[in-house]
Amino acid sequence: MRTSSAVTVTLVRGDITRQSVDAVVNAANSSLLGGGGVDGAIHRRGGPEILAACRELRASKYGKGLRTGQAVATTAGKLDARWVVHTVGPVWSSAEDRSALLESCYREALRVAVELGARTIAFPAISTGIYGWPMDDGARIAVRTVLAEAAAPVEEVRFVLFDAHAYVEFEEALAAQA
Ligand code: AR6
Repeated sequence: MRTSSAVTVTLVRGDITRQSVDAVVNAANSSLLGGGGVDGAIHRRGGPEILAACRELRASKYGKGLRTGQAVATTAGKLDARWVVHTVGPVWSSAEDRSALLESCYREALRVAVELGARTIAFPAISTGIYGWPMDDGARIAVRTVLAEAAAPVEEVRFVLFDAHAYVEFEEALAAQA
């Protein structure tokens, strides 16, 4: 655990769809219409209301999709949360530094959560699955950005890590910030 001003950062090993928080962040893709990984799990457990809300966003403001690094909120459907904040991480590239886009995901998701009045927010390790980002670097970016950007009324930022490797990398990233 790490406290920065009024915000506590916690690490949990588990499934993000089982969390009881105000806002759950989804590692989505720009179509907003679902996929595998966290995205698939959120839509499966959250039910069709989330997809319906995403389709409405596609029909209104996001006709061309949500751009990488941006974030937008919908209902959380049947999840034990009030909102899902969808963000689109960058695909890892060894040829190009896309870190600013990954930082933007955490910053924009927090900004949307703050606007909604969320006090607790759960993040997955964005881009570190299907999008191939190395876990150690993804963890460093996540922890650094959240500690710098989290603001009231957010009180707790919870990173929900799916496996032991992710958990250890986030632990190390958090310790390095201490
Ligand atoms: N709870 C917490 N973490 C999870 C869960 C879960 N239920 N499931 C997977 N992870 P990914 P990305 C971890 O692939 O890399 C989708 O198809 C996983 O082990 O979900 O940003 C989207 O539609 C990994 O560490 O997201 C996009 O097309 C981390 O969550 C694309 O995948 C992120 O893995 C996005 O890829």
